[in-house]
Amino acid sequence: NSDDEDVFFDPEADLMQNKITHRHSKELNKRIQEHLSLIDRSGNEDSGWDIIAEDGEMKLYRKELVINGLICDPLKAVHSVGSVTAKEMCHYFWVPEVRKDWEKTEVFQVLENLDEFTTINYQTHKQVWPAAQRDCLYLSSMVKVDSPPCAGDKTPHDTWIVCNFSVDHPEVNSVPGCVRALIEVALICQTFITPPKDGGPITRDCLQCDIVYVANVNPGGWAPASVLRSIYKREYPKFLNFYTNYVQEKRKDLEILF
Ligand code: 16C
Repeated sequence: NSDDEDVFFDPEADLMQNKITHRHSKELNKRIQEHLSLIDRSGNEDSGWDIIAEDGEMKLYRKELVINGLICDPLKAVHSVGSVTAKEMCHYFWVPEVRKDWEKTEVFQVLENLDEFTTINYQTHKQVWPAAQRDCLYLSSMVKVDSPPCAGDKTPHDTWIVCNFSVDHPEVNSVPGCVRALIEVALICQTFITPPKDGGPITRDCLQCDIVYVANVNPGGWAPASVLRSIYKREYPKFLNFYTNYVQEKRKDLEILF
């Protein structure tokens, strides 16, 4: 439809460095704006988010939400890790080539490249007994944010986001028996730099990357509530710890990527 094909030209709202010019541009831009409002970490505890897991700097929050009998609890995690930049953190989350290094999906396919930093992906997740196996079909885009909303008293050096959300695609070859889960996920990262006191060069020791990760997943069909809630409470912290360690390891001897 012609609405989808509009090029996004609103200078007021144009926070993005990359020009957005594909059929899902408007929707992508809208979702990015919504996710960015979450950068402000204040009030996590008193705005309806319950903390359900904590491990060092990592905190996982949820809101309980049931839609048509399905558990759709929104999840939000905050984390902060040293030695890497926001761009590095988002890069490995977005690039298809390294997906198997950090995510245990069984099938992973890129169905379309909408632009240099936007793909449409299809993937299947491991089956969890006694529920049916799940797959998801989603757009994934990595964007630099030029004017992020202010969060606290620190000023970030830069802000990047990866935004994933379910879309349709005519060429999807779905794995038989899978139930389609609907996802809306964002990884928002900000680099903070503490320059050396002696005026020396910026090294990895000067870098801190603050992370906000949000996941709204609708399991798409029956799944036992208690199993689902105990699985996500275990799996999201595991993912955040594994993934952030992975990026730190990957970059430690490489040049800093801003
Ligand atoms: O964000 C992550 N990965 C991204 C790139 O692939 C992408 C994918 C997110 C997929 C999220 C889960 C897919 C649906 C699984 C539904 C399973 C139902 C099982 C029934 C069990 C009785 O954005 C990294 C994601 C890492 C975390 C994966 C944890 C998956 C556990 C299942 C969570 C279901 C939450 C349901 C909503 C309350």
